[in-house]
Amino acid sequence: MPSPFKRNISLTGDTRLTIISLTDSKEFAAGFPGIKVAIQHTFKEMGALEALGTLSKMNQKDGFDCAGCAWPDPEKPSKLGEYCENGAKALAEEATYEKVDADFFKKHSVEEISTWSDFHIGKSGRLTQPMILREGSIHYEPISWDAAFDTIAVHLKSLASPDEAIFYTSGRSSNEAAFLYGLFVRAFGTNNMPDCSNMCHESSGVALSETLGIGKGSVKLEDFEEAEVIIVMGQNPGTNHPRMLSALEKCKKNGGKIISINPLAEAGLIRFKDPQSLSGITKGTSLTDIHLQVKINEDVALLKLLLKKLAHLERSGKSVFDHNFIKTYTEGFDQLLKDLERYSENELLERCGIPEETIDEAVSLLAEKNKIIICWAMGLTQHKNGVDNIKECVNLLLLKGSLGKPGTGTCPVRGHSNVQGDRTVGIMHHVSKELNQSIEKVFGFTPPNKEGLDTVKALEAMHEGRAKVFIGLGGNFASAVADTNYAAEALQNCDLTVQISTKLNRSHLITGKTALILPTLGRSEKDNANGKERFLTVENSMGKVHRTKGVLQPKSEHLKSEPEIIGGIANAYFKNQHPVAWEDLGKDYDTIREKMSEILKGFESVQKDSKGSGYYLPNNVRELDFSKLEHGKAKFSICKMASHERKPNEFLLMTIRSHDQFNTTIYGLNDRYRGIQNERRVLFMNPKDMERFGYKRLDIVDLVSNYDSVERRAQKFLIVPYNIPQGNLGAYFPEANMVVPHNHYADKSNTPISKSIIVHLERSK
Ligand SMILES: Nc1nc2c(c(=O)[nH]1)N[C@H]1C(S)=C(S)[C@@H](COP(=O)(O)OP(=O)(O)OC[C@H]3O[C@@H](n4cnc5c(=O)[nH]c(N)nc54)[C@H](O)[C@@H]3O)O[C@H]1N2
Ligand SMILES: Nc1nc2c(c(=O)[nH]1)N[C@H]1C(S)=C(S)[C@@H](COP(=O)(O)OP(=O)(O)OC[C@H]3O[C@@H](n4cnc5c(=O)[nH]c(N)nc54)[C@H](O)[C@@H]3O)O[C@H]1N2
Ligand SMILES: [Mo]
Repeated sequence: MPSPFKRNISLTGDTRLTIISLTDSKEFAAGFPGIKVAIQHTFKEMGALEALGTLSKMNQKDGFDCAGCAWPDPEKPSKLGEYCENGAKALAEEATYEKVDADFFKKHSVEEISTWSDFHIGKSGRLTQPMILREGSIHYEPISWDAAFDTIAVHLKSLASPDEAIFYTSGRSSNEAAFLYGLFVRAFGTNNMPDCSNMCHESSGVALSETLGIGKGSVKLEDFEEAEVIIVMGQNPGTNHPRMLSALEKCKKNGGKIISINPLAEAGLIRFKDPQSLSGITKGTSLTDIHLQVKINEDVALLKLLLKKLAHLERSGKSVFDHNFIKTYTEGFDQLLKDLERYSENELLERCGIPEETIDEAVSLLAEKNKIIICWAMGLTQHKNGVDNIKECVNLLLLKGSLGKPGTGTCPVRGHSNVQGDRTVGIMHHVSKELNQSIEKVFGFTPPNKEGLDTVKALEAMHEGRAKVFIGLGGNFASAVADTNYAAEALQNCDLTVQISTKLNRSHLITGKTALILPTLGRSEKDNANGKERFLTVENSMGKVHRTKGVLQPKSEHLKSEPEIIGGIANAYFKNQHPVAWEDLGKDYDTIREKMSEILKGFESVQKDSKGSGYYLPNNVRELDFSKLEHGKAKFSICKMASHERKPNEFLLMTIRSHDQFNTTIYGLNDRYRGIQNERRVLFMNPKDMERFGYKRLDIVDLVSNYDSVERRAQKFLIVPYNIPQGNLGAYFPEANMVVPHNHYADKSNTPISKSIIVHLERSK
């Protein structure tokens, strides 16, 4: 029997090292270099005139929402433009003149393209027409939209059970697209809806739901102006949420203090020069007052130490805790204090690796102030004990009564620009009885009530042959998930993989036997039907739903909007044999919004938001209403410390983002604030560790992890001496995903341990 056809696909692409140049890491973020880079990127990809006109519409009421991060827009946007350097790069990436069309795929096979670097693949341009990679072929060929939809329908119908299909979502989709997608997947009969947030803020969602009764943050933008202390933990806003720096600057100007908790002294947290105000010309504002340089994944130890010291002050007669608040709104206070007694201050101090004087400074500040906000991102969520990291933050806020009043609250800073909205409108693998009942009432079909698969479980199911069809609404599943080799085997095991995408990425190359590319409109593009302009909505990091309307001409006449594509797939599958008129619904966003408002609490109908200024969704923490939780109280939690058994030659590795990337999209090869030019395969290492192991600057090593006796290797990284705690290492995602084990993830949230992987180093051969 002939062996089955297998494409020869490279998982890493070109890994040749370039001529790297290193400078000192920077002490401030943005300022004029930020403007310069924004202009360079947009002018190069889309031309000067179009770039300036489009940037001025970004994050404005009559324009489109930036496809970068989910940071909210101020009520009065700046006239100079309400965007940042990295928002401009996100726009340039989407609005590029370059095109990936049928000729491109005729010229380049998937085998060839896979040997290019991710940077090179991304720069190929925008996808312009539906394409199919047929079984046994290595070239994509054009296919009509109808034939593409029929191909999907045939595969879905051939499955033994709807649970053999996986429907992934990345957080760029609009509320309307995500709602329709979730509806179709349930109508099809499964809850297999893994989402990028499973790898992102799932730990926040779990921790906040269990302690406070809502899986989202409670702060609003204006709270930043009133806060007395803002703690920024496990987050690099200078790169990943640059517009947050303006909010932190306002807090400083009003006399607030900032504590940053991070193994690295990230540039954006030290000093900020707002490129869009006068301070950008002068020396800028210094942001961090106290930097607690915690070792990787020792945040629970650090927080316990802070809590213990605060409790000590309280016992000595100082009024530190808000007892009124604790009595009225919480439960578990006594147990928490009792548990803290189990730990010795010395042990905690040693674990977090921070000088005691610096910790005491933070304790004095926290003891005195009551209006506290804690912001966090992936540095807390992507660990085995990610959920406990966040619960320990909630403990601090509850002790201080720092919730539900101006200048206080929880602030999980979300990643993708609409990842929060996608979840709100129904993308989830869990079953919600309430949602299912509403869907049944409004749409007349019964959604499935069997728990679905999240990202890690979906990967396993495909690997084991229990799932055979993969559909991705955006994203780059192959590169974003843990364990690149395992992920590739899983996807290549599928009969059909479908990607609804704007740009070419590795998930179009690491495919099932048959693969489809369905090209879609980007956020910045006009979405017209019958000569009428349509708009979509998104939800920002602070729970406000607002409109987004593109301004640019679509890159190709063959593109369809995401809701139209979903409507098309559903229509081909159901062939009018279903209570929902899928094709019509996919075209009619007003009706989708009407249906959303019937099904989801807090979603005003279009009419109520006629001016398009947006509205906040309900948030029980803002109202201090914990009635949905047991006994109607917010919960203190007993959190476990991290545990990492390491051999003497092993390190803890965190996989982080450079300043020139958006997740798996590589904008460029620099990481300006950290002083890296022209290379991504770098490994940040403490100079004392380098000396201990006999390494010199720019020595080339492989990262090797060994979980459950499986060796995983990421090849060829250049060692860069850096101010990082001893025993810790940093490298960029997605290059380092090769060493992240697929079967090690956070308790309860299943988020891969991308920020604390045990590795050792071997000199590259
Ligand atoms: N330009 C740009 N913007 C983005 C993105 C992008 O890639 N590029 N990605 C978007 C997405 S999806 C997300 S989720 C966010 C990500 O935003 P971030 O979470 O800021 O991104 P990371 O680079 O993963 O950075 C994590 C930070 O946590 C620190 N850290 C790592 N381990 C620990 C730890 O154990 N304890 C503490 N206290 N800190 C730790 C690292 O030093 C780093 O500063 O940004 C969003 N915005
Ligand atoms: N090791 C490690 N792994 C990680 C992380 C980490 O810190 N370390 N971070 C994790 C996190 S926080 C996240 S959120 C995930 C990200 O995982 P994903 O969301 O899956 O990945 P992205 O790189 O954001 O996806 C980029 C692709 O989305 C498509 N796209 C862009 N805009 C649109 C649009 O408007 N519509 C559609 N349909 N497609 C569009 C483009 O084709 C682009 O190539 O990765 C996770 N993986
Ligand atoms: Mo994310």
